[in-house]
Amino acid sequence: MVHFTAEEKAAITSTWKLVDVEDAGAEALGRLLVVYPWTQRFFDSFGNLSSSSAIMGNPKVKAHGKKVLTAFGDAIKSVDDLKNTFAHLSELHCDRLHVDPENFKLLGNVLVIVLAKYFGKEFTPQVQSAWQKLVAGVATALAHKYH
Ligand code: HNI
Repeated sequence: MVHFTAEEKAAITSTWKLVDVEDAGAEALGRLLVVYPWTQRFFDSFGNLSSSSAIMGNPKVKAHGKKVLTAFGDAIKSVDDLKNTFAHLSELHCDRLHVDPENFKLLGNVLVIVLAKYFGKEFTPQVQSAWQKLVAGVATALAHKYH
């Protein structure tokens, strides 16, 4: 299990305050769909995903990105117990959605890139490594129920 030091926890909570969850969530999911187009297959009910501008302007992508990043925010409140926090979502993504867990890592990496924009000068190497650890921890927790 991943362990977070007090410094890493502080780096995460202090920078999370700088994030607009709606905008950052929309941008992270939109970028995932643009940069890794095979991830689009999970969202065939979302309408027009035919170009990067269609994806970035798609209201369903935006709404879903917000939902995903809001859930991700729960990770910040419970960094010491990611496995239980994401147990239900892991089951959902495995049993019902059949999302390949490799995609959780891709989204985590895209998210760190998007967050860097929000953090500006606060995006120090320490902050970056704390966030890398968190997104990796969430990806592992989400993959936990896969069998
Ligand atoms: Ni994900 C639904 C959280 C990564 C595909 N996802 C959800 C919901 C949450 C959520 C919350 C809504 C659940 C509900 O309706 O009860 N997803 C997360 C989190 C991550 C993540 C926290 C990673 C950080 N999901 C991904 C990835 C993909 C993905 C990487 C695919 C590439 N998720 C889905 C799909 C749905 C979904 C598909 C259902 C969408 C719908 O409404 O039809």
